[in-house]
Amino acid sequence: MKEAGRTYQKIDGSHWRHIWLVGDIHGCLGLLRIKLWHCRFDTWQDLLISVGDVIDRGPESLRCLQLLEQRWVRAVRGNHEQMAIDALAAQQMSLWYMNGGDWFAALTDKQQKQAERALEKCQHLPFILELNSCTGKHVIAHADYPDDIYQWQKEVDLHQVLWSRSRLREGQKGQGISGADHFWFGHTPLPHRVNIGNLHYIDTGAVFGGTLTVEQLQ
Ligand SMILES: [Mn+2]
Repeated sequence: MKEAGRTYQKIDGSHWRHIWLVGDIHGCLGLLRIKLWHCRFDTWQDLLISVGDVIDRGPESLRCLQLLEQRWVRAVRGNHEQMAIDALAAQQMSLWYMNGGDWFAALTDKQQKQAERALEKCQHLPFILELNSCTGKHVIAHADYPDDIYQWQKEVDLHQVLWSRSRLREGQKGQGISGADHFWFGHTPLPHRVNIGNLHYIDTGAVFGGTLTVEQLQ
């Protein structure tokens, strides 16, 4: 996998009042708005972190993509952002369109230009975020951290970071990961949040009629 951005990025939580982590948004901007209102989210003091997959399938992908440009939002890349980047780079749209990216084809020319500009910025999204907050050391990635021990800048398989579901398949037989207090993932729609040791899976299928999970990390 081509890696344009940096793989790892660190966030020092002391710069913000509250820090919230949101599951796979997939264009569901309305649900996000309601959640942020309930959290009394303040864009001047608080930070929102996304586990990736802000676009595709849902109703407002372009506006969710533009959220990533806000100074109060950070994100790791999801497989859907990667699919979009790869589709535009190769001008091979069919795989992305079949996987919920067809909203792009329905945009006006002007909106397509806006989406392309926003997706160019997605090339700088990290694969792995390390957040040091008052609740401990949190590692955030879209699907998995494919190693038993987390280490800053360790080389890991980036395809698995975006796509792997193997730990969830192993279920409670699986082990946690050492090297940080908590690990947070999205990617696999679940009826409710699942915890396996110190691993937390928070994609609760917002775009499939489920809920959008928002967790407070500080
Ligand atoms: Mn995904």
